[in-house]
Amino acid sequence: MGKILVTGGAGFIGSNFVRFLVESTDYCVTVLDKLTYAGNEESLGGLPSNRVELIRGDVADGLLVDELVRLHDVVVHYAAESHNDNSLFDPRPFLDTNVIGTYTLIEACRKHDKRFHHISTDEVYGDLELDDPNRFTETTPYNPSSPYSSTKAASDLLVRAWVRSFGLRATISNCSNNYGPYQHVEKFIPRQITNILDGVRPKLYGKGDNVRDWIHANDHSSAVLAIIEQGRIGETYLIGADGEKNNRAVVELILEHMGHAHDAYDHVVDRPGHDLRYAIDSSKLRVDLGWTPTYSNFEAGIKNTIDWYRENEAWWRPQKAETEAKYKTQGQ
Ligand code: NAD
Ligand code: TDX
Repeated sequence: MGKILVTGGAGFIGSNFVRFLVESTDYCVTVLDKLTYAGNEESLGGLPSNRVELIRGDVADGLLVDELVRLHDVVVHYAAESHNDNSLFDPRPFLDTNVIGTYTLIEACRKHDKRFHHISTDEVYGDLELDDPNRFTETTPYNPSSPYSSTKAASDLLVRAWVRSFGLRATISNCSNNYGPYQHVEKFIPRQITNILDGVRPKLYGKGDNVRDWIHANDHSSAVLAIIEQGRIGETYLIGADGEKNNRAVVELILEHMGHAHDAYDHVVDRPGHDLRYAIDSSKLRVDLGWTPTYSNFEAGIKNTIDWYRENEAWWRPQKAETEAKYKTQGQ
């Protein structure tokens, strides 16, 4: 039975991964999380205390990280400042956590010779034209657009350099847009669901033509587990589930499932530098590691996600007013 350190495990994807580990493996999990505005202890609620321990702390805290890494077999690094819009207004925390935090973790893993898996994003590749027949692959050149994605690109490159220069036992995965339970209400899908629950019309940036390649958070988790257990050291794997949809179509689907007219939304000011389209070719992961997504029906996944937000208002309500107040100052 191994011991896994999961950074950012009180956030959206990290907490879904911890639940997935508890349900489908024997690993004992320590979560290292700063509990920023995006972290929530309640996202780990109900998990057995003999399997999961939460430690509040910063991934950029060298002494704490060194001690925790020493005590674990594997480190899976989800912790990040994750929201593009925030990075456009205050980039500094993105550098501190995404770049210095990753550096701190890989230095500790190098010192103690621990297996490291780095969670990253397809946004490091920039964006595609709507009619581009190509999708992102592991060899697509890096071309990030936002402060967020440039700090994630920087962190990926640090990991690659530590593998090559120091023999760090690391893998990297770059995943497309996740949806599912426990996602902060600042993000697109939960923001629109909770707006509708509050009697507020959904808000589309610009025309809403932008395409995202949606994957359920549980499919992301199963892919990460496959990489930890079977991935080749030094390799990068792209994770995606062939879920391309434009933002307008997603809002229309949510409105329809919540009993509203499909056009009952507003257009608001666009995001500066807004990436047009992301699309992942995940053939390498599927062929080399035999991974396949199980949540292939996006409509059913969205319906479950709507139900989750309906039933878990106590989880999201405390963040809602502050999040919307911030968007208001941005004209969004
Ligand atoms: P999130 O914002 O919901 O969660 C981030 C978590 O990290 C929070 O619990 C927060 O408290 C914690 N954290 C932030 N700074 C920290 C620090 N300095 N030290 C320790 N903990 C800290 O983010 P998410 O959407 O769950 O994303 C998780 C990871 O997955 C990120 O690395 C992100 O780049 C990547 N990713 C996200 C998506 C997506 O669609 N959300 C897609 C691909 C990749
Ligand atoms: O109110 C909104 N209206 C809207 O039209 C919001 C919040 C977003 N949008 C658009 C912007 C994007 O085109 O929806 C799309 C998705 O937006 P976000 O949820 O902010 O996600 P995105 O910027 O695509 O980035 C996400 O996926 C990749 C995660 O936040 C990143 O952490 C991950 O790396």
